[in-house]
Amino acid sequence: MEKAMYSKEKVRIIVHLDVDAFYVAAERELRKDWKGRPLAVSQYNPYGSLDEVGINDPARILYDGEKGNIRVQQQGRNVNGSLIAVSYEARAKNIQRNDRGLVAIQKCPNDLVIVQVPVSNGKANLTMYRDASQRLFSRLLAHMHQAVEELSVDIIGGRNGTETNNIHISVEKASIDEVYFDLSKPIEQLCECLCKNEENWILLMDRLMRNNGELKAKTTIGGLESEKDMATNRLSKNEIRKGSHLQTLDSSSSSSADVAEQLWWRRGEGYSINDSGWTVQELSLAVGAWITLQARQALTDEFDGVYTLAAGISTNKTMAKLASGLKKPNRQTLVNPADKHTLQKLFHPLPIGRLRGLGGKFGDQVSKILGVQTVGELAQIPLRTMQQTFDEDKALWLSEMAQGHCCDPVKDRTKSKRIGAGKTFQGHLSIRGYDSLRKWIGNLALEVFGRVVAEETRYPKTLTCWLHLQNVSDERENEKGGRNTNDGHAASLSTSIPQNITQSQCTNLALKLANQIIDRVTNKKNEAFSIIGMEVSASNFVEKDETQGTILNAFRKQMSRQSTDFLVLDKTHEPLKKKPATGTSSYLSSVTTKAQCSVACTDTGSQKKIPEVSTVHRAKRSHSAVMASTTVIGAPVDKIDVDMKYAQRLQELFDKEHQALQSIPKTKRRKMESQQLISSFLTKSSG
Ligand code: DCP
Repeated sequence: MEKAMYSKEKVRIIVHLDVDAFYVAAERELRKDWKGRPLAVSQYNPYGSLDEVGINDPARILYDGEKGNIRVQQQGRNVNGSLIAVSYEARAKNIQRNDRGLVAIQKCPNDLVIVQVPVSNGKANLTMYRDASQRLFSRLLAHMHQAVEELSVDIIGGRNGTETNNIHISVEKASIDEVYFDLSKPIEQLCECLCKNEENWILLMDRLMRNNGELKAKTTIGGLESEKDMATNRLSKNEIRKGSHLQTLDSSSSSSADVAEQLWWRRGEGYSINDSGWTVQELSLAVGAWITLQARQALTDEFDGVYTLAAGISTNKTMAKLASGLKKPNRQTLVNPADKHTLQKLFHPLPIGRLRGLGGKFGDQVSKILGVQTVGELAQIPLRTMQQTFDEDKALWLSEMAQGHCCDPVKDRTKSKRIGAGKTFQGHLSIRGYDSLRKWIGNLALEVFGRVVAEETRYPKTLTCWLHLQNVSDERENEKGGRNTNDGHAASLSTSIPQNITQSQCTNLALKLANQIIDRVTNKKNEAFSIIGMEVSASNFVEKDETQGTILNAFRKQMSRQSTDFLVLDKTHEPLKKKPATGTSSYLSSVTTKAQCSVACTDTGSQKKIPEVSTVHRAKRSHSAVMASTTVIGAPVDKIDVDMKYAQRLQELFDKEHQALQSIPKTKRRKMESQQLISSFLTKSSG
């Protein structure tokens, strides 16, 4: 008998997954016999030999307790480097991130393995970890799809089957070892279908409770934990970062499971969702937990147990991330922000630094200004008080966050937002001369360039250089902007880059930015400088599209198509008298207004106020004005001599203008009218 039992309530189900001790796991993928042993990955020794150390080079193994060999200073490598990743077996022996190798060996002399990151170009080579990350996340998505499919086919079969395999699951890579999934759509469809009749409902409940209650045993319900389990909730962000012995490999707790059994899971006995004790949100979260468990287990099995993941299942990104960090490693936590008990027992006692966006300086500031330590105390502060202290957006965000709300979407992105290569130069290694600066900027730019050209489908529009300078007086720092650190001044500058940038252009631009930073910080007085950290990065990625990247490319593409509906930029600079034929106008906006958009929006840093799209529309609307100023004429290709030289010149001017804009301070650029920037460009281009 079909009943309309399911109310179509919109529910978001967001999952955050974090690979446990990621670099350690990637090392174990290479050396399966290290599974189960205390293992740590150490930074390379910047004071020793900077010779190439490949992934499979045995010299990477600095210490193996079973063999008792310590390679102190062997071949210039140093076992006493700082540890950047520590396995949970090593954490149980009190070894923590940032411990020195020799300290770690003292804590666990007989069993520990310390392996050093690979080195190339005089710096850490993280390729093996990046590749592992890419591989893992694409498999994880496949397993998520498979789990959704299994629920739909296994339970609903051919009867009320839904085409779940066509359902899109949004996935956002958050860092090298963290990822968000938005399971809202597949779960909405599944739940709607599964709850349509009693038979499906019983099958679903059976499925969730099957395998001796595996899902119950392997999922912590946030707020229904034992006192012992709650101890990890009280750890500060810093303690979590370093890794704590309270995070144990066996984090299941029977007392927690008993409470959760009584209060959460034992509700599936009614014949339908309407006469069981479940709300639609709770049921959706339980289904999300089931899908997540299947996907995590499948991934771990596929890689022979090398990779395990912690997961958080909730209704938004903030709560999902918080949840995944509660019970590490290899465990998942479900947090229902709609449950008052969860808010009181779990959420409110947390230190505010555990919330996404409040773990750093801003969190410290909030804590100090508002006099709050915990999320519960923050939740007591009226919005009006927050508005008196912080700007409107921040105050609203804080107030929402304190209630466990966040509407930040899972952005469909499986690649990193930026490609960066950086290096620190501590102590006597600091960079003090232009030759050395040139060499290192060259190395970093080379690495960034290599990784950018390997990208098949996207290219960056922005190149950034970041420098950390030492011995800069406080007075000067304050004048010049940037960020004061405990031991110096960190600042960055960015510039736009063309789609088909060459290696030497990339290096030159990075060097130019570095010089500009030094000039600003040292007041152009040719004063001595000392750099202790630098990074070159490419960001602001867009999909590759030959027609949209550059003026020149658009010309080439159009020519190769032998179009009869063609536009060229003409030396006469005559305004266009009549509107071009259909097709031409979109070409126009992709070429000319794209250029203007880049100048007006990207470089003014005003994306927020004038999004690219709206500028395109504006440009389209004021058709004649735009074309007059860009001196475009339209005509069939056979009647016009296509002037590639002119296109080239325009492109060069355009690129030059981009770079010139970078020398204008950002605050000033923001104030400049986009129209002013466009006309400046156009005046030069018509010269
Ligand atoms: N990493 C690094 N330097 C740091 C912090 C991290 O090189 N200062 C690298 C090593 C880590 C990886 O990034 O393995 C992921 O960092 P996480 O903070 O997620 O830590 P882990 O994955 O090692 O451990 P956990 O299980 O606590 O997440």
